[in-house]
Amino acid sequence: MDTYDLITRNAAEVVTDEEVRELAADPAGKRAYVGYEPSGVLHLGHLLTANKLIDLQEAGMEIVVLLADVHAYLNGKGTFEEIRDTAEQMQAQFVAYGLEADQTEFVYGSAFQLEDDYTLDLHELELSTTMNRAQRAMAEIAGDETAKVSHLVYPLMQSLDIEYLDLDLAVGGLDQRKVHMLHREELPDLGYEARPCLHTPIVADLTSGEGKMSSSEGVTISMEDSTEQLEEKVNSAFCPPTREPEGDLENPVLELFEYHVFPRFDEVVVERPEKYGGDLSYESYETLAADLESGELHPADAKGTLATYLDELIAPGRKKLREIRG
Ligand code: IYR
Repeated sequence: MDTYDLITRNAAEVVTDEEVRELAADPAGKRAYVGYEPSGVLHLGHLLTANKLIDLQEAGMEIVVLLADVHAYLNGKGTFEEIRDTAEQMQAQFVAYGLEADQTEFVYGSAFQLEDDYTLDLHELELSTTMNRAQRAMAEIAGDETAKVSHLVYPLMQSLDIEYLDLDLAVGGLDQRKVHMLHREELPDLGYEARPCLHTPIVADLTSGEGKMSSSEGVTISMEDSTEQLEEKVNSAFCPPTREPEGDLENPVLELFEYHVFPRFDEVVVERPEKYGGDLSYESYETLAADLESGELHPADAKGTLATYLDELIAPGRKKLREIRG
């Protein structure tokens, strides 16, 4: 695959395309990052951006994973000590998932966000950004809970991280786009260069196909799930035999094949008894989706296969988590 296609595959949006093309022309040694508020257990939301980091690693870029401990603290996720503990568990699960330990730099936010220069730059951003602007940037990240001053400081710090970690590309889910736009608008006023951004899609809720899959509500799949729990969740997923269900609905089973399975496996085999036509094999998402639409692939077989492949993807992280917890 061409480097630009690899860097941008499955991206919902790049800002700007021209800047990302420039990066793709010479990716060696360029630095890309995702920041995560530490959490003890990785779920599919984390893994979607991790898949993009694996693509970028394959394209020759250096990867930085920010364990955003100060951000989690500002977002009310617990005491500093609790957050630190979960950050260590998170790092171990990312490595088990496939982020090469020797090619990935894991950085704690608190390692640089408490320095004098950073703090003074933060205060400068506080002076130039309206509360309204900061609140809007934060709305999708903290939901309705954006009433505290900490929630206004949060997106300003995230904007600065991109400069302080010396990055060439900021990656995040679409829910991070407003923070990234704030970065692009505000950083030049501090004399820093705005960086390109890449946003991954938001996957629909597994059981309804509506809205977004979320770890706080509804069903998500995580490193904590046993094979049986995972099968149960996938089997109860919404999976009409079409890519485009009516209205605002999505087909989450197809989305998971597209964003989680095909990027990590060259071939996907659907095992079927001979009397139902025997095994099917797919090398691309497109052919699998087309077969689901034509009726060649039954939704129940698609779900069974999805569960098998997702299980394989989370198995190393699940094992790691069990070791950590003892
Ligand atoms: N806002 C992210 C966490 C985060 C991301 C980056 I990129 C940072 O520089 C800092 C924090 C989240 O919603 O998890």
